[in-house]
Amino acid sequence: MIEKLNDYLPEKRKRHSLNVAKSAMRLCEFRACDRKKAEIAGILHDTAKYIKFADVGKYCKKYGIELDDLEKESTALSHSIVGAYIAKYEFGIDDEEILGAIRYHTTGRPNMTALEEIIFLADLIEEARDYPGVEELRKMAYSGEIDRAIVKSIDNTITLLLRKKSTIHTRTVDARNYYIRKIKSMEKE
Ligand code: DGI
Ligand code: FE
Ligand code: FE
Repeated sequence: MIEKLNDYLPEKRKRHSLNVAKSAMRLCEFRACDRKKAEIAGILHDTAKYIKFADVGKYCKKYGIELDDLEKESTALSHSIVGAYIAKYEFGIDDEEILGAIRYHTTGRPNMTALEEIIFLADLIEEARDYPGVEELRKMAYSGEIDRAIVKSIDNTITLLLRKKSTIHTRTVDARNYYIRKIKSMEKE
């Protein structure tokens, strides 16, 4: 699988993917998920990252992928969706949990599965990531505060998107609302 990844990703992105796999396996300590699945999802999560904008339509036709309007406009949003199909049809992955983790790794979604949560976070805290606030996020995540780390990550992403005058996918906002409410309701208990 790692060998085949060379056909899809340049060295640096391959390193990122292996780092995500490693971080995801570490995060398995805090959620009920399978370390092997976390490793595979990490390795494969960005396989569609280097598909050019002009070629996305071909993949959609070939694999019957339906993208919504915002996803169609941006490879930042479509690479995770398309990646799930590449994992399925080109790497032979049929595990729905792994495919979901790839599909939702960029935006997250409300009520993510354990594996989705872990891949979503691992993508943003793997060891080579370097941006303001990443250390705080790592501390939160690796101490088991998964829900709070998810909210913090989405806050960071939305802040960046606002600064760039980018669109914000509703799934990103829905995910944030869900996890904020989850944290609040757990505090009340
Ligand atoms: O593929 P990676 O660079 O490892 O990381 P990623 O898949 O988490 O994010 C890819 C890009 O997607 C990142 O620059 C931020 C952007 N992004 C995340 N959420 C949204 C988004 N872009 C838009 N337009 N809307 C979103 O909701
Ligand atoms: Fe990605
Ligand atoms: Fe990534």
